[in-house]
Amino acid sequence: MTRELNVLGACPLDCPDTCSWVVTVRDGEAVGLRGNKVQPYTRGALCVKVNRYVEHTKAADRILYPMRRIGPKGSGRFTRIGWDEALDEIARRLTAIIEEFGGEAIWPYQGTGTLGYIQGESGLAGWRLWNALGASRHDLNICSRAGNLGLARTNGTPGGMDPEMFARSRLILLWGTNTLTSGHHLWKFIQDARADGAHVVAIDPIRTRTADQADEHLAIRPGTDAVLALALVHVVLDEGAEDRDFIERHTEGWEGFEREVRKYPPKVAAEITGIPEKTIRALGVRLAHTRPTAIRATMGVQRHQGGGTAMRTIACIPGVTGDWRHPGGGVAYSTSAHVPLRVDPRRGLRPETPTRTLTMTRLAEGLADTRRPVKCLWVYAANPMGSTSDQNRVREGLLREDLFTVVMEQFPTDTVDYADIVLPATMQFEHADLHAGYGHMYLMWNEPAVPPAGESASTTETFRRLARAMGLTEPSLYASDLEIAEELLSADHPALAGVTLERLRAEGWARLNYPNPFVPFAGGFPTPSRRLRFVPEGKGYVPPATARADGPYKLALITPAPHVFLNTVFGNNPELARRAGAPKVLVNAKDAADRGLSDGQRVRVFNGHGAMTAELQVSDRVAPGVVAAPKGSWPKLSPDGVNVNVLVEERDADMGRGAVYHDNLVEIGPVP
Ligand SMILES: Nc1nc2c(c(=O)[nH]1)N[C@H]1C(S)=C(S)[C@@H](COP(=O)(O)OP(=O)(O)OC[C@H]3O[C@@H](n4cnc5c(=O)[nH]c(N)nc54)[C@H](O)[C@@H]3O)O[C@H]1N2
Ligand SMILES: Nc1nc2c(c(=O)[nH]1)N[C@H]1C(S)=C(S)[C@@H](COP(=O)(O)OP(=O)(O)OC[C@H]3O[C@@H](n4cnc5c(=O)[nH]c(N)nc54)[C@H](O)[C@@H]3O)O[C@H]1N2
Ligand code: SF4
Ligand SMILES: [Mo]
Repeated sequence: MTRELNVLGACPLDCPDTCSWVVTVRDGEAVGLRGNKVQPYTRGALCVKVNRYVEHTKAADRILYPMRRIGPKGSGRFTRIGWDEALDEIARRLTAIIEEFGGEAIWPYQGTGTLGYIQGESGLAGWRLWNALGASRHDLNICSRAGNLGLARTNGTPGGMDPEMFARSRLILLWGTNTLTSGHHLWKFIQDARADGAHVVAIDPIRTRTADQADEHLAIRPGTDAVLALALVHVVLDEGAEDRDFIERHTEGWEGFEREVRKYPPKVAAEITGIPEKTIRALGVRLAHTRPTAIRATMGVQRHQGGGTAMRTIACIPGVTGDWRHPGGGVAYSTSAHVPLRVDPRRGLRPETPTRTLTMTRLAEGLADTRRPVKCLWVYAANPMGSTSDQNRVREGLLREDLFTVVMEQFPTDTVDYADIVLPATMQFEHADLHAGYGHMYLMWNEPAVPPAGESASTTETFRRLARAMGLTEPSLYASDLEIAEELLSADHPALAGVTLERLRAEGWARLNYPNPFVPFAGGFPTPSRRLRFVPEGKGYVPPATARADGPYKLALITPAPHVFLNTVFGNNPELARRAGAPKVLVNAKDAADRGLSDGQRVRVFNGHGAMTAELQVSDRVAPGVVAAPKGSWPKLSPDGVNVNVLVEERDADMGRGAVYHDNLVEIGPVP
């Protein structure tokens, strides 16, 4: 007799939606996956990528055993070893490195492969061990840091609207965000608003599939969003539509900000942003007279030299219009700051070894440091060879013979090819985890549905084994997954009232216990003065690096989220890779003609950092001067062994050393 059961879980991937899902298990094997219909935000739909997750867990290239390198670094040649052998070797190497160079020579390079609070980055999985060893800290700033800091400067927190409130908005600005690709569940709420007459505007240098569906598309020049924000406020003031009462009672710094705004009338902004003056004015008038207005501004805005400032300036808009008064008004970037789980990496485990912080966006630089060298790079839930800037220099770093590299992985990524030891990692069906969405207000529980594949181990289990191998006795290193879950939920915060592990395990999800409708700043802003802080005069706009196209490279490159991969996850799925096709670069007809290039031609895209070949797609989806090629493909599956990050410079945004993935100049020519 076959036994079939349904197990509740959640998508672990770095996507704002964190879907609630149901795994069908037959005779101990996962045979089906569907979205959980009763979860109010994700309502049963998954996405084109995760619809293939069952087959992905069983893929022929899944890593199932620990392995040791036998070929040269980068060759990807390994031999199978046992866990004991792997752990013995790791313990020996780590102990020797710590003795000779100190714990700071270990770089625990954690990524966003899973956002879990137990197994992944949100809960700083693994950090109890790293802190016990005195390892370098790791600043996981790759994704959203510049925007977080920009928003926090204005509002005191990066947290903002509950995205569900978009259903109540009358004007929706989709600003540097590709909703239908990078977190599509918000679209339902946008459609609800539209049914009530809301107007939807996409502000994006690319006419994306989201822009296609919007009522209006503003093809802004990359990195100039702050100027558009200032000009829109300018029109609001021209209309006399600013909310004086809100400004007086809930904000500070108005006078300086007003002077800044006055520098950017629509005519000036049109020159800088490339958007026609009358379009800016028309949107400003609409903004002036439409309450509530919701702004969904996400990562696209902030992957620029001035990205933090851009978010900071955009966040000033609802301070002028008073939109924060209304459900359905304000800015939505991420909801993470509303999640009050108690994350405890036991920072104080080695108080005698103050240690340094290494920065995720600066991997190449960190690996090149000879003064305070990194001797062990420990990669988990990350694929820096595919995801990090300046791929050629990252590769050089990973080739260092004196670098001991350990990679915990599910699949043989480009990064794995450079490992000395590979440890097999479980996938989401095979371990327990607690999640929160960064685009909604729910907690989610992921119950293990099937046993670990092969000899794979979860993050927590791997670090428990490692602690034992290193002879450590600190009890918190051995906490079980359920103990960690209980600890996370033990924060004494009203939003967790009534949210218990029992309930989560039984129901799969629970809404954080905030008032619904959620109006985040009804009681004031979380700044010292309780007021929104307008941008001071002279601080409203930091131009992008691409504004200075006076060198040999003239085209501004954008590298956005691909529709069929999730960062580099699924890059090796045959069907999704087939749909993505060979690497492509979108180019306007004028730029193609200026260079004598034609549609479908194989071209070389290059700058001072590297080059990749791609198929040229002549398209009116990008304006002259702008080109686009998505992130996410696996370098080694491309004809020339690189992906678009070979063109991205390792350079800091204005806040938090955020990456500048959409702010690089390139040239395009024929393949020699
Ligand atoms: N399918 C899919 N979904 C994903 C991901 C994925 O790889 N694939 N990645 C996930 C992750 S890790 C993240 S962080 C998010 C990222 O997803 P998003 O937050 O959507 O960020 P991006 O795709 O980087 O950029 C969004 C849009 O901003 C535009 N953009 C670029 N520069 C500018 C600019 O200067 N101004 C304006 N106004 N727009 C600009 C880009 O053209 C792009 O269409 O999505 C998550 N979801
Ligand atoms: N050009 C360009 N590059 C970008 C971006 C861009 O916009 N443009 N966006 C950036 C952004 S937003 C992000 S967030 C980063 C992401 O960069 P990374 O954090 O490096 O994430 P991924 O490339 O998705 O690689 C994650 C890896 O983790 C593995 N994994 C998944 N789950 C687990 C697990 O439970 N345990 C272990 N051990 N491994 C697991 C997956 O197999 C995958 O290989 O990429 C950045 N890279
Ligand atoms: S990637 Fe996003 S949309 Fe797709 S299943 Fe996961 S959470 Fe849902
Ligand atoms: Mo991200």
